[in-house]
Amino acid sequence: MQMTFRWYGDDDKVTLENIKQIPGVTGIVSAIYDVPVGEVWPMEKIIALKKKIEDRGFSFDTVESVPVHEDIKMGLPTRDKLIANYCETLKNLSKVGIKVVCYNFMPVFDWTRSDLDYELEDGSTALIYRQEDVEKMDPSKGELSLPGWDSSYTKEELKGLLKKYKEITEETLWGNLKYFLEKIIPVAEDSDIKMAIHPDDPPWSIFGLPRIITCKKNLDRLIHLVDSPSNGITLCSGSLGPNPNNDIPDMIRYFGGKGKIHFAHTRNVKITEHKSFEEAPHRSIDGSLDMVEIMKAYHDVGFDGPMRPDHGRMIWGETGRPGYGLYDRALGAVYLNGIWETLENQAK
Ligand code: DNO
Repeated sequence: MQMTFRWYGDDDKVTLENIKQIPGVTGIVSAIYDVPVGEVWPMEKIIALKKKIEDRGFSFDTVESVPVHEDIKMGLPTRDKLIANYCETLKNLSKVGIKVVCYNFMPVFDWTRSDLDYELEDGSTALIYRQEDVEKMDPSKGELSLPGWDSSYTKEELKGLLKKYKEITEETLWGNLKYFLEKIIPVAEDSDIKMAIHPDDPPWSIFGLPRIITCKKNLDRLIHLVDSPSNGITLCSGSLGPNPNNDIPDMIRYFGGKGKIHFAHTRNVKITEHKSFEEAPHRSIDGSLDMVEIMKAYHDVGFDGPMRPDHGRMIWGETGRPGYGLYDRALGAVYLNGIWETLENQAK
């Protein structure tokens, strides 16, 4: 396992120098953020990003993420050109030695929460999700915006997009994902890149939109859509975890045992009621997931890919990008590394 940390580039308040001081973090996970979704990432930008990261003494093997254009997810005629662009980006990334590319296939909205700074008992603030609050939200009004979402749509565009999705069932989405993978996976394979789909967060339908990357059965369907070592997953414990039917250690053993986990996002969640949760500190005792069992499962399957701590709370007065401050994620990295060290020692 290689412990990595997500960095949002020069606009990130958390600097590479900050990250360098977290014990045991050796790799950076990043992306090009100023190229519109659907366009090819230019070589110069990729080379510059890699240089910046490597000059600070980190490795840069994993991109999170190359976003998938909505026209591809909706299966519109424009998709072929957009998929061709996606393939060009993959080829460009492979030229600088990128090995893993994370992406998602969530319609319109990436990860979703009802509150970004909910105050916990200890005075820290966390991202939380309450189904009843989300049900009251109407994204088509355009008043809603979360940090993971593509904010480039106008209110009207967003409305149009949500309308078009009304005709898209889960099965149509599966068909569109298969079409996409059939085109990109051979290119990824030739480029020595492993594609790692990120699960839907939360792992159920929101705002009436179809969501399919939600559970073991569906992840199993995904890996069989195109049979290739390059077709795999990002196992995000915090995204799959809010559904108590998702047995995360079992999923790690199952998919990790098949060499299908190319990237690990490891964080805890505290389920507060049905379909509602808080983003807890990383420790097992603070949430609903058994983090030691999770790390043990990775260790048992010999996981040697990149892992990163995931969303952290805001602590010690820190302000910044929700979920992506420095301090709590750093605590997460050190905690996970501590468990890993114990497992390594026990195995000696
Ligand atoms: C949330 C992240 C996701 C992830 C994308 C991948 O914090 O894990 O936004 O980067 O879903 O495409």
